[in-house]
Amino acid sequence: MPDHDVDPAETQEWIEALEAVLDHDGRERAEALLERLVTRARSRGVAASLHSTTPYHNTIRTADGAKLPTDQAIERRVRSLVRWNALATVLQANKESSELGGHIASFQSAATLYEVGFNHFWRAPSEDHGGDLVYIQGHSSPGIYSRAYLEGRISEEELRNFRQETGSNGSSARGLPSYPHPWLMPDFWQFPTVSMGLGPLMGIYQARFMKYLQGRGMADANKDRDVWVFCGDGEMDEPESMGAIGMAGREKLDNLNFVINCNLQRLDGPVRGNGKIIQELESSFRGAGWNVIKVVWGSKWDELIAQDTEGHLARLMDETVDGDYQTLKSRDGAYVREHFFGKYPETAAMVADWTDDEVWALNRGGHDPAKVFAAYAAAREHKGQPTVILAKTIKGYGMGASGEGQNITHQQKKMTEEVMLAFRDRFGLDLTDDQVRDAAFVRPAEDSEEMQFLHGQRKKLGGYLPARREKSASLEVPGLDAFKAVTDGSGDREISTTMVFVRLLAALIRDKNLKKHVVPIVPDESRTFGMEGMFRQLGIFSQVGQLYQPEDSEQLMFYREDRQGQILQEGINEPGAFSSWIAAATSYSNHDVPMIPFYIYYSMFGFQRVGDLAWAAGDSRARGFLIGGTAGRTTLNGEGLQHEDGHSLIQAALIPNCVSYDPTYGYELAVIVQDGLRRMVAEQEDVFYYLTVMNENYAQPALPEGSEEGILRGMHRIQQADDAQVRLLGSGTILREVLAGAELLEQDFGIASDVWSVTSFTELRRDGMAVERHNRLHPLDDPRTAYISEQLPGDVPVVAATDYIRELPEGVRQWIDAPYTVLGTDGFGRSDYRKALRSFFEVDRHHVVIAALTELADRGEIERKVVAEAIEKYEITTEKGAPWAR
Ligand SMILES: Cc1ncc(C[n+]2csc(CCOP(=O)(O)OP(=O)(O)O)c2C)c(N)n1
Ligand SMILES: [Mg+2]
Repeated sequence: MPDHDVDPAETQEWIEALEAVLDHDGRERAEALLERLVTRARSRGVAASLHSTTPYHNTIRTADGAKLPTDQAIERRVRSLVRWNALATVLQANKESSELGGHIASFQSAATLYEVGFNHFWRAPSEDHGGDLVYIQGHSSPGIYSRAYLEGRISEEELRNFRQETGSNGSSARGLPSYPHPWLMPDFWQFPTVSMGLGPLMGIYQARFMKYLQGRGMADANKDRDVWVFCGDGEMDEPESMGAIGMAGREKLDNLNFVINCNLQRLDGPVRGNGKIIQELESSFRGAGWNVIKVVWGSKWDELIAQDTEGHLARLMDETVDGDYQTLKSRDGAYVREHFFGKYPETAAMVADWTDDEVWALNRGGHDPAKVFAAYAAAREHKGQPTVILAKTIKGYGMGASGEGQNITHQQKKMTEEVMLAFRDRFGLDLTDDQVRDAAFVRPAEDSEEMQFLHGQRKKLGGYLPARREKSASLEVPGLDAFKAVTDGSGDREISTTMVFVRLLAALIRDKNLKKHVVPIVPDESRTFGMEGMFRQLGIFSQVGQLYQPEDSEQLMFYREDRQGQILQEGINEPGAFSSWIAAATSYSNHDVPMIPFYIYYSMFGFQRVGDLAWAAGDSRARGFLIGGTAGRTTLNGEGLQHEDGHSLIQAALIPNCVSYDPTYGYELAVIVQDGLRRMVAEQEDVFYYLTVMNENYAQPALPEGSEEGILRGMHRIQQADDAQVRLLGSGTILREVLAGAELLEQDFGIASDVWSVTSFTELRRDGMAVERHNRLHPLDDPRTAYISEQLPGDVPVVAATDYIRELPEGVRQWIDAPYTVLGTDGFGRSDYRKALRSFFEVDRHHVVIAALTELADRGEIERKVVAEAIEKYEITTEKGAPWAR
């Protein structure tokens, strides 16, 4: 836009016309008129680049905002107590050494943002309301503990145990986790947020999941429940933080509010020293369809802003970059006068008769309860869009010379006595010098005004937060006979375990107790897994139904979107789909409605892609099924290096409450799924399942009688010889190579073998570890025996082969009291026929034979030349590099 105005009189007329509309008809009318003007202008090719940001001002003008209904003085006293105990928690934890760590500056910058929410907005679950869901910024935890302490929900001793969670300090009180962890504090924390970016992503999908439950009539109480997500401005740089804001806008998630604490700093220094984070975020969120509320300036600025009819102050505010805003607040009033107001004579004049202290007291919006209240009230009222509140604050607020607005503030865990005394005075805390020096915890008497206020406000909102529901209703789970079609086997029909899985899912959807609770989730991969039949049957969830005629509408299995759809189709978006799965898998806790999510995806794009979310799922005590489709390095054969997974089971094993299996047969899958349902849905154990399914077709045998226990514990014998010289173990599709190897050993070399299907090396290892630990710590008891040792007694050599890297079967070596050779698919995958790949990775039948013969030769049971003959007979390449080096 040209600076030079060619016709100021005409400009003035337009402005006066606008002012007149505003004065007589109000803001809405003015907005409607401007909208029309812009549309007309754009249709004529002008105004294509209208700003996506508004001036650096509060979105809600003082006169328009909702007013705080309570006495600000009491509220400030309560807030100061929360501030103090938060500070004291970290100071006490770091008194002797700074080994334990903790954060002061972040909560001090966010205290008002949280306190206004706790005092006026966030409803706890009660008879009248399902409760709001608040995703709290992880490293603000000291402030949340501090409030819970005042509420009487956390004891002084517990506060003293901040970051001492193992109980080894002799205290009988529980330790308080450094950050929000439902695993460690299951009745308190709901959402693990401290891995930056996961909170915003999970919060968005939570809000969408609530719409889903509502759409399906599963949780009517979800009406009027809101999700509030707190993030740092630095955190917004994580791709996960903003990665789904477009979805939130598109889905019109008006039950979602983000509060971004724009303290302009991250850990090392400024977030956008050379720019303005609030403006940048405003533009991105508005573009994504959000309602944006900026809370930039506090009430103390109102007078100056009202005087600024010429726009000099507004221009100065717009021009100043965040790096300078930070520096200004790390100094004093005189500095602000000189370096901010002093830039132009007009702005300098505005504060000419103000004292330096008055200039210094000009506050930022995020520290002003009145401004924050107005913003939250507007956010809650807003319909049809999600809302983001961009609140400007000061990092380390109140820390003075020990960190306020300083680059070092994030990690500051100590404060000088002088600064602590100043903190007391600044926040009007009624503490003796000794209490300050000791960083003593303080809690006024129950009948004090402060405590009455604190409890009274929470009572109005239905109780205390955060609080987590640990159990919901149990559902009745069908027995294995519900899956009879699978456990009877497929006869001569050759089908894959993926197809078996789809049959199991179909059976669950027919089950009267479970059908409503099943949530199939797909990331644009249904056809890959043969699940497209479910589109028609179950429908794909859409808040608007289907506004178009699907191309395939004449077909039986057309693409059906529906307001009550049961499938969550997340598009090519594994982090989003996983976040949906977490929302469903924790629905028992957050919504008191147990759901049974099945998320099916390419196994390679699972843990490897969204590993940190999977870890958060474990922490969240998620219950549900993850199905790694087209699994196995050589079984998914044509897709090459980036698709062929040979390690997801190792990644699954890293998560303590993730139970994983690599079944070969449909009946194994049926037994595992049924037992998973029993554990998670009927008995409400906090575990989740990862199952690999494959796309190789073969005849599926019937469930051998009595094999259930072995299947679940990790191994069962499927073939037994009279006098076996070797024992062969196999998993997944490679078990079939192992069986073929057993046949060759017999046929070509007259060697008998037993064969086991190992459904889970991970479960076998976990059992072994528990047994080993027990024996080590109970030297006088009768030693226990690991399940795998029971299955493989005595000194008979063992060979194991899987479609995964060697590390997986290696995990059980210590419990096998015989020679043990492990074959696996270490290395980058590549494309070829399955047969060629299995030969290349040395996991096929021939390599099973060679491995078994080698073990027997090592023991002198056969001659070495027999091994050489076998290598020659099977035409095995020996001079090329190992598969992992090629
Ligand atoms: C994924 C991830 N990376 C790094 C960290 C370490 N970390 C914790 S807080 C923080 C800075 C946070 O800055 P900001 O989001 O602006 O929050 P503030 O403390 O300023 O409110 C960092 C880097 C983390 N917790 N998670
Ligand atoms: Mg920050």
